[in-house]
Amino acid sequence: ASAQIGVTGLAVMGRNLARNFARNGYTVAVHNRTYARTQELVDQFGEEGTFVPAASAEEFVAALERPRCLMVMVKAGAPTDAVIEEFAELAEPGDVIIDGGNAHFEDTRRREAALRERGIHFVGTGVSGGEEGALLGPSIMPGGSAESYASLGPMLERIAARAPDGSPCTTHVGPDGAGHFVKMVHNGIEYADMQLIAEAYDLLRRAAGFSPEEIARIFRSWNQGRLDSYLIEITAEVLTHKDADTGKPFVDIVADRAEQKGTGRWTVQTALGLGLPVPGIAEAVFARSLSGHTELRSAAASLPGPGDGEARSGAMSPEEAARFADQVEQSLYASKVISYAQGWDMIRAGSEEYDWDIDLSSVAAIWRAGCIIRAAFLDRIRSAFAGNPGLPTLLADPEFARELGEAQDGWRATVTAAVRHGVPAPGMSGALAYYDGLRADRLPAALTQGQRDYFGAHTYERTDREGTFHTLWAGDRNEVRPD
Ligand code: NBP
Repeated sequence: ASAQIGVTGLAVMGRNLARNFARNGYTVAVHNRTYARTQELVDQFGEEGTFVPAASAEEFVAALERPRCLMVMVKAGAPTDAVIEEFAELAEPGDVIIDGGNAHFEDTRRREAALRERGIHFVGTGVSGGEEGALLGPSIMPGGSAESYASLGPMLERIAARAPDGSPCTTHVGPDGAGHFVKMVHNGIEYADMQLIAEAYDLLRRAAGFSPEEIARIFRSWNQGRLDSYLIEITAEVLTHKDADTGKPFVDIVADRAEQKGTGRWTVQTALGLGLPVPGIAEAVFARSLSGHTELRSAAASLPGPGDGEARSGAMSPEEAARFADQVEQSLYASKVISYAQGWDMIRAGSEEYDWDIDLSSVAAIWRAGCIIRAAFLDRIRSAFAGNPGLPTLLADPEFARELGEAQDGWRATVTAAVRHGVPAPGMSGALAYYDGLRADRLPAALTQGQRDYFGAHTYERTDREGTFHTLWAGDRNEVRPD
């Protein structure tokens, strides 16, 4: 036994993680159901480090130093269950089995509880950054016992991405499903951020008449400021790309139906269960869904919009268009702050619900590099929660609150323009509604309560007195106290 870590499942993710461990000086046992992949890894990348290829599960387990750290990187769902069970049979108490796939956190909780009974540590970990991140440094979000982190953590810290201040983008997120929960919310935020960027593009193109290349230039300039992020950077790249066959902008030849693998949907389903409003993430999931409903779209395609063609493009003078681009930047930034605030609300709610004790600032810290939502901005979220761990919402942070206030004129102008031009901006307008909803002195929820009491005797509370009340709507309309 000479390997400090083992990786089973050597498709793109597993192979690149194994190489990353090896390049960092670890001896890595490698295994795959189909041996050809194991052989291929050793043939192609053998010189990068020390690999111990294992032809069977028994050989794989025997190659690992104790306590064994064994990482499973196979297809999520039933294959993951099958592989975990296979290795749990061969493992011994104290060993650590890690699932680095995209598991639902409830599955991770179930698996962790079952393995804990057998004395085996189970670590469900989020890994973000795709193929390239896995090789060069991902953001890693491990859950599980503190004891498992003691043996595994130092290795993860070596292979993880580095934040600008040099610290590794991984931390012990919390017990059982905490790591996969946080990864799920990361993906939910990613959906929201991508939707907001898509809306900004759509508005700049259809309301202001900018070309994809001009929009790429605008995005590049935004990337120098507070919106500096990986997603903005790749958006500019995609917008400058030309299709080789037709010479047209790439963005114009791609079918406009956005797909999804399910983590955004999980986030929204979980938020509904927790009773938490995350409209930024929900609107993004629904916008992707709407784009894919071709039958609904073609049935509605001839519905009238505001004015006709000329109102949409070329209607703004260059000065107006430039001013509009600034307003869109403000709207994008403010809406992004709102979406991230909702993401952190969700992490807090999950942490309370499942007793995970997640450090909200450290989650921001490990997303500063390696993952898809990496951005300069995350360091500000980190310091907001580090300075005030009890911050009830990111919007209450004085810095973010000030920025939202400053952005609101541009934000409102952008949403107004979207409505006027008939360009859908559910993310930006929903974010603004959330902002206005939270800051409202009085909400029409009071009227909703009245209606509920009218038709269902659901009762209400009063602003001026303690207790539960009901009005006898069908009778003399006197107010009574049901209890
Ligand atoms: P895939 O999700 O495509 O899975 C392929 C691997 O699963 C192969 O090693 C395959 O073995 C193995 N496998 C299957 Br399928 N069924 C198996 C079974 N019953 N028993 C044993 N092995 C089985 O690989 P991936 O794209 O590298 O992703 C791995 C995990 O990482 C997934 O959970 C994914 O959701 C997650 N993830 C992926 C990304 C990404 O960017 N791709 C990012 C973050 C997380 P074989 O070679 O014998 O067929």
